[in-house]
Amino acid sequence: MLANDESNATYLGFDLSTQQLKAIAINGSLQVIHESCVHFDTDLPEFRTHGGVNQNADQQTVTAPTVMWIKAFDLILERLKINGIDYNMIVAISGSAQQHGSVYWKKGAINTLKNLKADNFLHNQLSQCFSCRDSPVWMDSSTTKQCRELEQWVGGAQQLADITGSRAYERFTGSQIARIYQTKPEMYGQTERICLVSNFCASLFAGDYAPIDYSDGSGMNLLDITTHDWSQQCLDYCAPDLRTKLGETLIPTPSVIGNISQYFVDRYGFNVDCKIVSFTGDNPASLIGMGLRKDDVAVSLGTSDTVFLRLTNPIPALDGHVLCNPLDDNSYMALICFKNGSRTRERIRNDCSEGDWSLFNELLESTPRGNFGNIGFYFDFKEIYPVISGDFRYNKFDSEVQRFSKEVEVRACIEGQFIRLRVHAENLGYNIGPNTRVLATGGASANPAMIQALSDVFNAPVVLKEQPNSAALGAAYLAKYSLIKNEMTFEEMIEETISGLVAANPSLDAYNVYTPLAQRYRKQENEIAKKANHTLNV
Ligand code: XUL
Repeated sequence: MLANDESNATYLGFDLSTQQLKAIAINGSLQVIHESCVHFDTDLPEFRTHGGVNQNADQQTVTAPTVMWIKAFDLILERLKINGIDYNMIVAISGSAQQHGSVYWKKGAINTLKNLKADNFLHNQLSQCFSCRDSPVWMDSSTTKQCRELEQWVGGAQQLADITGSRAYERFTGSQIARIYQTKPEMYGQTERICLVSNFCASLFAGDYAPIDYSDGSGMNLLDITTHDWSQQCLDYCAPDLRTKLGETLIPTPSVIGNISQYFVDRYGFNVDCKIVSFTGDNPASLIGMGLRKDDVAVSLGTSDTVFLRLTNPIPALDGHVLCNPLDDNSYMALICFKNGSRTRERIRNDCSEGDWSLFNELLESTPRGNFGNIGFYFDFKEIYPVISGDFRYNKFDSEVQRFSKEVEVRACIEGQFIRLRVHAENLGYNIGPNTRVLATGGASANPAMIQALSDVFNAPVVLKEQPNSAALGAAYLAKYSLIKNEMTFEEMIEETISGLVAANPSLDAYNVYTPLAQRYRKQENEIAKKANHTLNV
């Protein structure tokens, strides 16, 4: 019996991330009822990965063994069963996977995929099905040559961003495929299908090649984000016959691909009517898992500082990514990522407040909003934008200075980091409005003084969202939403489930202080970018 009865219906979401495979099962009320996990390094040591990946000596080529991911599915399905999951009650399965990575199926692999034998593990049956044994992943940075060639091919970096939502990035799949074609043409020739990690996982469950979804597809530098079709111009640069190898059809993210493969019915007792829903990238899945509403901005303050937001009229730029919105084909999401997050905050804390966060907060609170007009840029690691490292400090006359007092330094670091999130969100077309809420996650979101500064910089309330498994949860929500999307909106579906605590409200003068400061920040950032030899055209 399939669980048509809502009270028993179960939805399963996977997240195949860099270091682990996670599974979350939810009931019809979106409550988590089962969780399980496989860590690649420790649970599958025979693949000898470090942090889930293998790096070559020059550290630029970063891959993961494709079969390791398959074996992780064999293992997690056993673990979920031991945890007591009833596979017969699963109505739909979806998933999330690290964006940009790619999988290369060998000619003839489809026959094996369609005829899996229930008495054997997946990894034993599929181990010989890949023309490229190791999948390039998002940490790979070996494709600089292909990136510059692709940009040139379409007329420049901004032109590529206008078509695909992003300038060329080393980790994006188009340049990865181009490198394989250029350096190993025979391997490319032996490939019948190229998948992203997301639709590779969906293919395992569907027992057939699953299409790429719009949202994950927009992290490839190959998809035209306006038409939702492949950009023939971009495909032509990368490799011949690529449209066929990627699959002609792209699908909206909340789509049912088909029923589960007979293999899972026979081996694990899944119901024959269980639906396989499109899998997507981890960033779109996190947007779903955090329950991002139309006007919300999600800010994750961790090792890197990242912003997600939804956009109706995006302005693709050279400093962030515009992806198709996983919940709405007519709108977009932006993803902006900066490398210098918590490690830089910790450095300033060590320099200015003897490594003590409470003293750091006292210093922060002892200076006024706007920091007497002083602005600071702190880049411990070479930043994604501007591509530079070092510290840059400006006084209220926009003159560069060598140092600030300790309390000014602390505020300059925090305000500078938060203003850049706002400025770059605005560069991509986001407008702060009366309904804006900032959803904050990550380590620094626990610091009340920082959260107050975040609220002031965005002139919006900050809501705390501690959701460590937002991608896997987002996948489970996606499984359910895809089945009911004609009956209700996503917002209606999650209404009562996703709440959060308002942790800070903006001060009365926040708008007047930070609107001009953000303008000055933008100008000075462009000056710094000139030093690094590139500027944004904003
Ligand atoms: C985003 C990116 C990473 C991966 C992590 O563009 O490369 O966030 O998605 O899995």
